[in-house]
Amino acid sequence: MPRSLIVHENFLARVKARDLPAGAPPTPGLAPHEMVALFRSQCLSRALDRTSRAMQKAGQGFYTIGSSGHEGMAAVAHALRPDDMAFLHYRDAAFQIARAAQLGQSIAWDMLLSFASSAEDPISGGRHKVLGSKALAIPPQTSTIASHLPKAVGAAYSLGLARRRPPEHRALPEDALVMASFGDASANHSTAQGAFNTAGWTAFQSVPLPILFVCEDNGIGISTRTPRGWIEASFRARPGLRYFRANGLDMSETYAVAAEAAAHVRNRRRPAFLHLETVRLYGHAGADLPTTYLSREEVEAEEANDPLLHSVRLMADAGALDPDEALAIYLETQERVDRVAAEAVTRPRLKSASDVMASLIPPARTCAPTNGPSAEARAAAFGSDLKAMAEPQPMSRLLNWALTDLMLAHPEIVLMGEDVGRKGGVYGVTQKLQTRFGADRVIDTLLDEQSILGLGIGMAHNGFLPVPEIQFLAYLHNAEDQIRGEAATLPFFSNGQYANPMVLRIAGLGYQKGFGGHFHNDNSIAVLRDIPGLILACPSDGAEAAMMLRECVRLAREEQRLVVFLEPIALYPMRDLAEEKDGGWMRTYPDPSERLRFGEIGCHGEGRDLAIVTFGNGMYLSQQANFTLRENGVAARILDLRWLAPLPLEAMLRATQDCRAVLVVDECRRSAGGPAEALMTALAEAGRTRIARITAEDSFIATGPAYAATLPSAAGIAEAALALVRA
Ligand SMILES: Cc1ncc(C[n+]2csc(CCOP(=O)(O)OP(=O)(O)O)c2C)c(N)n1
Ligand SMILES: [Mg+2]
Repeated sequence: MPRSLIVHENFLARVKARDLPAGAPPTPGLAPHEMVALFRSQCLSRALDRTSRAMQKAGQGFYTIGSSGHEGMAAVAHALRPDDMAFLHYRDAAFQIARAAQLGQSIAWDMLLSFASSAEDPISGGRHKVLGSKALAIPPQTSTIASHLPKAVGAAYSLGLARRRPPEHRALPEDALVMASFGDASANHSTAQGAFNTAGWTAFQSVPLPILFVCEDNGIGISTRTPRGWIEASFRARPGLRYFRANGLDMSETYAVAAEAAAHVRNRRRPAFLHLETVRLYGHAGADLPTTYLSREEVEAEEANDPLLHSVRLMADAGALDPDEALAIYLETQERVDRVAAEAVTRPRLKSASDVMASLIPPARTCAPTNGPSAEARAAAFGSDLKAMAEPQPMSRLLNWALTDLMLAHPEIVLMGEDVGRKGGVYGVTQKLQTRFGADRVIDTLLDEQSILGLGIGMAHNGFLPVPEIQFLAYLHNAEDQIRGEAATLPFFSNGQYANPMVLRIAGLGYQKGFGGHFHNDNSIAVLRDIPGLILACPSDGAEAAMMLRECVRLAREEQRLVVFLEPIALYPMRDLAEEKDGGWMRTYPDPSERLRFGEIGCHGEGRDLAIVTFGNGMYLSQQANFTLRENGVAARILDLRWLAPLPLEAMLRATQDCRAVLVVDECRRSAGGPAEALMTALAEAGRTRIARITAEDSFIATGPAYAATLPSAAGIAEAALALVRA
């Protein structure tokens, strides 16, 4: 017999027999009608779990991870306000139901549509069985445990800043708090640990951080036991984090402690950790059989502690509800859910690829028009830099000015990263910005990439436009899931209702002569190229960098896009092109109104003998190679892709159509997902035959004199070009 049926029959038999589990008398706090309302939410959660299993059996439902044993979360919801943003553990159906009840809504229909993967599912549009509701301030969460905690910290941080500088698209009221829940095993994940540490680190400095962490401790993660006492031992005394503990089987105690914890968070604007002891009924998920790794006695001991049985006892003790009436509510809820489910499974589902893909790209939003900063504001911000604007400058300086103008124009832009503030960045790109805009818009974060990206994502949940920085491309990788799993997927499985607009600046690529090795010179962007919906931009000169950055900010701000702006480090300080002191790679600052449109490629020269298709450092090297080509009578044009994801393939094909040959120059590794692979494929598919590519070796980059030995060089490009043209 399945455990879900055993638990069900236990409930019926024990309530009938008045054989209720022992426990403390009700903790004062909940009125009798509130207890009954919470019990109704608990029953609905339980019924949905059972129905989801029946639906799966019938081939009408597709995922059954459940909430049974965790119904105490209804009381946590009741202790919060419905506009406190909640980033929920997957076992929190009862929380969502109780929150809906606070607003007088029943959410069974919506949740059953999600179970049925119906296209009418209001949260994911049929893409996932997931908790979530825009109206209930519950953003849906991915299946990656703990990955929602960094952004929950970010959203909590945003509340303080929004008080001082309310952004146009602010989503959370001033006195809201943020709640994030997770399991006991998940609490050990380095992503979770990073978030607790960041919350503590922030609160330790008396910076407001109203976040309530809720650890639902059922003592196990799938089959692996959490050492007894571990959660309390490791969270009881963390700096900056106040610890609360409650018996999650007892709705009255849970409510009382959660209310106390919430008051601490809300009133003192400080983080708290609510340790809620629960049980897990029915095993981990659908096909998991707990009896394969737990003894029958252990499983039965948990089942004997069914929180619904405790609720029946508590309500009887409080005189709120007679057990027979409780039983009637339980049965009638199950019957109603089955009825509603029978209807939900008839609703239309997603069918085609385009149905599924419709929400990969979030919808545009309306933004208040801006005329840009006034002359006075610019004069005040730029100071003596204004004079220097008439002169050609290297890229790092032009980017700094572009950021300044963008921050003047859009007060919701916030920069965050390691050393971006006081130091102004490793390469000076963010110099003076903290002085110009204050420490709360140019945030020196702690050293944790997941927290930096989480801060950005969370702040965007409250209307800010984050421009986080990752110091070097190689250091994106330990936080990559925040972009790949979190930011990029959210519009997809929230049907476009939630998005993560941001412009993530990353210093990267190779060719630094005097500095670093394979970490500071990382030429692999494969990891950014295969993320659906992500825009990857890479400028090659300073003026274009400024104009592209403006377009990236527009894409994030108005179209809610997730944009990565990859800045070629070696070109930051580049001044000369052909020879020393020629100043051939410096540019003057383009007027703030000038932008380069997304997908528009650049073209240098008009030659027809050869088109060189490249980007970033390749653009610089190809122009150097072009001197040799000209000496050899070859008329080339050099195309700058600028946008590396999605690649502007159509534009590339059009721009090379009248050329006799095409050489792709790609500074990424030859067989590791560099743009050359897609470009060569597109050229071949278009029937072009005179094509060749030059790429980096499949190697890491060395430091010292061999720093460029594995990368394309100007001489190598010239040689390959001549060979191709003369072939
Ligand atoms: C990063 C990551 N690793 C592994 C998994 C697979 N997984 C899903 S739930 C889970 C156990 C979580 O246990 P716990 O946090 O205690 O939550 P519970 O299911 O007990 O409520 C694991 C290992 C995952 N979803 N994400
Ligand atoms: Mg657990």
